[in-house]
Amino acid sequence: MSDAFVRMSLDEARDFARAVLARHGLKAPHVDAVAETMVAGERDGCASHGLYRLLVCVHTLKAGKVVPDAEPSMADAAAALVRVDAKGGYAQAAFELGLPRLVSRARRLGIAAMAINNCVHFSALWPEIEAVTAHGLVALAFTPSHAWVAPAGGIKPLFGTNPIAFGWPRPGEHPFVFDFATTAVARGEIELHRRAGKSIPEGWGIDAEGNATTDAEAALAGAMLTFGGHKGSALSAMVELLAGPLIGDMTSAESLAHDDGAKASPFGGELVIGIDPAGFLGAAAAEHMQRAEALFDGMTGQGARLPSQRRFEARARSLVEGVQIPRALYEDLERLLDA
Ligand code: NDP
Ligand code: PYC
Repeated sequence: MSDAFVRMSLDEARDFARAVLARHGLKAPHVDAVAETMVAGERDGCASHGLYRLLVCVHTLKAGKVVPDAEPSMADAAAALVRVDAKGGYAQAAFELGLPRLVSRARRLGIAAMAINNCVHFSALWPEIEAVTAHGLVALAFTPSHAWVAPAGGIKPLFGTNPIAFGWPRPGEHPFVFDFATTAVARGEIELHRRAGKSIPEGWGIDAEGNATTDAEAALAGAMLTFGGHKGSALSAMVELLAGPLIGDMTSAESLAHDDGAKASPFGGELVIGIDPAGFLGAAAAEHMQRAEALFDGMTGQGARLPSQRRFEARARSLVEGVQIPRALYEDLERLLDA
């Protein structure tokens, strides 16, 4: 390993993350839940949502933009609809509270949805998707963020980076999971380019005047771009609607207004949907789930890789070797223990 990186076991990474979060006032059970999400990101080779997020969380805590000891509460909205009020805390504990009810309702009714309201959201969605597919359910998740992204045809930030995540349980295999921002890349990736002093490819963002830019700082100050032009733009609008007004929560523009210049993590809602394959198919579900395997074989058989394949490979490696993070990041994080 070069001097440019610091290697940590997953246990060391977890203890480190917990210590930083607790040092800055986050309370149980949030400390464990939030640390676990970041360690999972680092473990799976998702640096933009790994330990780097400690910097973001500490900033959010210091800005008073997250309730450090929030106690989420749960209510039924209708037979298939579960609502969890995160009470201004991080989304993780609210998700953990609501998951069992989401699963039991999906099993009973064939499909169920969970709205998490009033949460601070800094994380990737695949940990939640995997938690749902682990129960044999097909999963979808959406959340808006802050208004950083111009709609196709415009140049002013309106949408968030608005991830869409999907999971499909597979017999004896990791689930099929994709989880991506509706922008060319997550904002965290551009922030990492800025930290490293690297330029960004064209197509990720525009400057404040609407000109194409390869300067990370200029794109962060201007507007990010959706992937696939009008298609990503429409999907981004869909995320705003599904995980904003539909569940009585904030759009990305409202989240940014609520932020009031603090530059904290987005605040608002998340929508998680679980579908039981047995809902339509009863006892025949297993046979049809097996048939779906031909689709995955068809993809990999011609040399394509499945989304999340890289991530699961990184996970297998990290479980043995631990993780390595840039020394400069490690030193910035270490300073948080004294700050
Ligand atoms: P990426 O572009 O890195 O990856 C998106 C998905 O595409 C992953 O499932 C990835 O699998 C898959 N993928 C990438 N390359 C290929 C390929 N060549 N063939 C097949 N599949 C591929 O993600 P983003 O930068 O868009 O987003 C990163 C994270 O940021 C997400 O987890 C997202 O949830 C999070 N995010 C969170 C937000 C929030 O508000 N909370 C806002 C925006 C983003 P693999 O991982 O295996 O490479
Ligand atoms: O990387 O775009 C992002 C992001 C927003 C909120 C959490 N991650």
